[in-house]
Amino acid sequence: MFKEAIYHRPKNNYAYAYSKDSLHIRLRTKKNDLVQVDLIYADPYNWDDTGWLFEQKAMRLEASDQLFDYWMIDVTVPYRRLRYGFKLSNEEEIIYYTEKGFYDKAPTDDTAYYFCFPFINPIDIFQAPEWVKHTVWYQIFPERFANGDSSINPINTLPWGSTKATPTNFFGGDFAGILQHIDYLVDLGINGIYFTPIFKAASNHKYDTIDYMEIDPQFGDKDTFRKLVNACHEKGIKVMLDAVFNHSGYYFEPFQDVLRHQEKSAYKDWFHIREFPVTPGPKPNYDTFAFVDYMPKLNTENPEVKDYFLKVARYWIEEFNIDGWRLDVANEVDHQFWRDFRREIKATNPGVYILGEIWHDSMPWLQGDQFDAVMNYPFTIAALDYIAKQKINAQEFANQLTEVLCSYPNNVNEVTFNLLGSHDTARVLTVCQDDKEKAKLLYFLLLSSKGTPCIYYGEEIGMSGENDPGCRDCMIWEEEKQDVDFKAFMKKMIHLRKTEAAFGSEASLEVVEATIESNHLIYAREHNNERIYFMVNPSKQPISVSFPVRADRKQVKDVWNKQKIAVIDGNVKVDIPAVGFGVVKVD
Ligand code: ARE
Repeated sequence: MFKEAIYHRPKNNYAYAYSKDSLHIRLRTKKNDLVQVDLIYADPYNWDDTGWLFEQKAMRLEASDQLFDYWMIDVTVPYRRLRYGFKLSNEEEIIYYTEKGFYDKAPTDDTAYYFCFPFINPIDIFQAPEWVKHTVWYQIFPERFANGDSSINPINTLPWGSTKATPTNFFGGDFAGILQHIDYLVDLGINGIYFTPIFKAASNHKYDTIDYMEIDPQFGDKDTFRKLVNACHEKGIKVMLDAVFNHSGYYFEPFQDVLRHQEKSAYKDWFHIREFPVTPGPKPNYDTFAFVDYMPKLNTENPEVKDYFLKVARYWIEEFNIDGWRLDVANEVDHQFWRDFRREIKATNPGVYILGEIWHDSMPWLQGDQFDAVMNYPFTIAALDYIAKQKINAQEFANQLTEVLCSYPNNVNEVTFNLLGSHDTARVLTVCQDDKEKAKLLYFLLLSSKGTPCIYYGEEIGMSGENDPGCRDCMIWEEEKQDVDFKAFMKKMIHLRKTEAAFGSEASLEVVEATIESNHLIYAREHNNERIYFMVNPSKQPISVSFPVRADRKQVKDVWNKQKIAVIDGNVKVDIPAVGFGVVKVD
């Protein structure tokens, strides 16, 4: 038995309260090393004169990645406290794994040997708003979605779509334009919008905030914004804004005051200034976002700064009833600020979704005391590498997907923000070298994955574009220029996402087959006893796949229509087109 690979450490993704009386416990072992893992467990105080009275229950093999098997069990804990260890079996031996190490026999003289989940206190349970699990998001870059009111165009506004986006040009996108297209979003099946920043700022992207309490005049005013939020809510669409609290813009009044009064400024401790006099670019003597001198980093540890931004965050919820905050450069702001932020926001409205922009492993922010989710860029990169770039094969993709999912508690995975692209990445069709079938395959993956999916504006009609600023061209509204076939595909896929339980956030996800040769992937998802098999074939060759179906399953349904499906001797056989997918429901 390869003990070096055996790992468990309570809390985080290895032991967590899924609900007030249910614990999920996960163990990592070397891939294919063990044939069985049993949890041995009991209430820490459950003793008699023979010693600690523990029970034993087999764990299930949850998933495997390149190196490891992950074993999982959901334990009902009547007294909400638990001591536990693991009984490990392979062909040669049986050993016991506890917090104090490995033993030939399960120690019973003291529970001190064992891992401990001391008590499930409800307030510690990771709790994200339930509605997020049923949301299909659409990301809007307000300057580029629609120009509905030319009277508020900024200076030098260009005719809509007349040229390519640049880091500095303007096309006059505004709230009136968005209001005129709410029904377009409803028709698509969207029920959540993520807006990039809308507060007063100098740039076309508005990440260089001048005034956090004012709407940028090029988008409209507070009344128009209120109308927009109300119109969205009337149509069942949630609204999430972008909080840029890691840094301000150069013309943010407190920073301007520092430039005017230097060390005498009342705001000198609102920023991270290394020396006075403060000198902006090209080598600013203060901390910034990246090396961008017009984005001075805010000192969020300063109580004045914290009070100010918690007030800002509360204001847009209390006054405009927004439903979520996406937190810009979230990983570079201190944890204490985010703990206080969560407390404030959830006290104002517990139904608000708190989404951090973090591109890497984010367990420290997902303990239940800070964010509800992060933007799942590891999924984005793996999916694009598999389908669009052919950098990894089906098995490697399945391994990376498993690695991400097993890095977090399942209640975190259920609300993770899945995306294939954003205003910070190239558009999907461009990454697919304009291969629409590959793009469809990626959206099939996105919309059938665990977590809440987000579609970047224009993706649904086949827009292309390189990374920033190429991905920020004006939305195309002339129907003759839209890819209506792609849009019909997206509408149908979004509809399945919202109506089929096994497509949804809470459904389990099990990799059934991930091959190297034909490079196809089959995964099964199940929820409320509804099970769907998803098949992905990125290769240029059509393939036939087959998988066994449990005897208690009677019906095999073609969820997409016109698929070639046969049931032969308890196996389902599906013909998958080149660069195509299959989706079969078994009742
Ligand atoms: C401008 C230029 C860019 C240039 C950049 C840096 O347009 O071409 O690369 O300056 O000098 C906003 C605007 C951008 C603007 C930027 C700076 O939208 O157009 O870029 O301000 O003026 C990392 C951070 C992540 C950050 C990205 C951009 O971790 O938080 O970089 N994303 C947020 C927003 C952006 C926004 C800002 C931050 C600043 O979403 O839109 O930019 O408020 C890897 C790394 C990631 C890295 C990612 C992208 O995957 O793992 O950490 O993200 O690449 O670079």
